[in-house]
Amino acid sequence: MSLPTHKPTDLAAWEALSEHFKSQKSLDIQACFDQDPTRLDTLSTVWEDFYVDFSKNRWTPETKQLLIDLAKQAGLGEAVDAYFSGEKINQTENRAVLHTALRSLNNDAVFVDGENVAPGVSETLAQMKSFSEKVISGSWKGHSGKPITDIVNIGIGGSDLGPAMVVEALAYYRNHLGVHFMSNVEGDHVQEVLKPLDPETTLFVIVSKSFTTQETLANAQTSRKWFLDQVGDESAIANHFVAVSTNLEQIDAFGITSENVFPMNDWVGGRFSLWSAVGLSICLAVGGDNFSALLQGAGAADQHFKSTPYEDNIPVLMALLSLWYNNFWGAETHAIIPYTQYLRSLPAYLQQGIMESNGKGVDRLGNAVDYTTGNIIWGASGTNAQHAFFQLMHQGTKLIPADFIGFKESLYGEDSHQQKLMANFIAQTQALMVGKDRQTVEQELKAQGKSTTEIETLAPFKVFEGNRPTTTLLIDKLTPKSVGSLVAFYEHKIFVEGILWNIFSYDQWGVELGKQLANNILKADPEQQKALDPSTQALLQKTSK
Ligand code: G6Q
Repeated sequence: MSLPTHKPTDLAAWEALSEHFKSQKSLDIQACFDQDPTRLDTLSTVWEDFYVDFSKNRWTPETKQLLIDLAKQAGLGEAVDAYFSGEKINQTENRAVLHTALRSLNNDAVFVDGENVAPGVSETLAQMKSFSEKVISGSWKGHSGKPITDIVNIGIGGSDLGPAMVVEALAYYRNHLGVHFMSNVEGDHVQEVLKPLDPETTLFVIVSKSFTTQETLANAQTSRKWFLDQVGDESAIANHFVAVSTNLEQIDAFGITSENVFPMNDWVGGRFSLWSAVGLSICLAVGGDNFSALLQGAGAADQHFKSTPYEDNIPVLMALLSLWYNNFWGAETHAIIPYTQYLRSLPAYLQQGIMESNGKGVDRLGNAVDYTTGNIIWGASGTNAQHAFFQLMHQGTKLIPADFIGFKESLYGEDSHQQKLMANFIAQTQALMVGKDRQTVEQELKAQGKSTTEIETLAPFKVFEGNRPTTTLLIDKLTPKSVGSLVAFYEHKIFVEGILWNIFSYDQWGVELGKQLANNILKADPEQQKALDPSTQALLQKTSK
């Protein structure tokens, strides 16, 4: 069975939404609360330690129902079954999409090409935990007998962003190991990562699903040379280099022995792979139990997504709202604002997850779409962001739906700071919705003793039109489990969006052309260069040595 291939705009519910939208263009979120005393209840949901408030959005219970109809008509139910059961829904790469099998709460059997993948998942997880345990306890020694103090994750894209984001997110739960991330092919970055490290106590984790990625191979070779230049003994590589990959041959050629290889599978996409052996640096940073808790949080979110009616289904509602803003309100971007420094890299992580997955202009039948897809994702942590780009969110001309993510409890019990943080967290979504009208501005200026002329001059600049939409995700506490659930919710949001837009979310052909041309540029001889466009030729001349 393949995924449904409806054209969303042909569905009856799309037609109904288009009609409905005509009456919603002047919707005032604040007024909706007065008109419908049940609004908060209908448009918010509680699941485990998550409270998700969708009520400060430009929609009504009727909109929600129409969007749910759209999901049903689009065949979301059968698509979810295909997703979880290991069907090859990544059709353009002929692969299953089974990151959910990596965190299955009961280690349920899932079959790919007739083979149950669950035993292999448990085996790799056990290997990761046992290895991490040895490194953390110091029983794994460097070549000179010293315990490991620092880990370097060498990888890029999906082999970097997820582990880096989660290691930062779980800083509170970390052990003594220093964990560093080397991703960019820029040599200066490589040298900056290596600079403080001691080769005798450093462990390199080379993460590359394909083991053919230019950046990762170059960085791994430079790190290997740096290591050997100081240590001088090739046999020492066994104590200091491990690899995560599907490509065992290439790893062998690099000199890493088979017992130091952590396998991954082609049914896990790079940007969804932090739950696999790609998460080894997370497991090293926080230990096996915390890594398991991360998986359990994601597994619980998977269950919620699979079994909760759409009315209360957090990722489904997130995706439906996203479509509503994209395709009806014309919003082009979506801001992610976590009110914690721990999650400061979540926007960058979700940029890849969402934009690489759903930045597609061709539908599942191979036709160019005539409706918008994808979202430009951006954001930063609050309250910092308030002092940076919130001006545009409050008074700019763009419609920017935003997710506000906050935690009720501070990890260090800093109550006075926490109260201030939460006050800002709550006040911002309130301010974005209620705004400030001209009359209030004038009264305030008058109370400040301003003259009538001054009030006339200043007032327009101090008005906030409000009605700016936000979704609040309030979570009890930042734990490995809650971070796992949060990330899994966004993963499923991506899936639902892709189904509704009738696009393939799990390939990324759009990143290939640049790679191909970079290789051509590296190889190009002067004669071939003459065939290039003048701008590219000039840049080549200016950068060649
Ligand atoms: C993610 C992409 C991409 C990938 C990197 C690294 O979904 O596929 O970001 O993760 O290109 O690839 P390797 O792990 O194969 O080096």
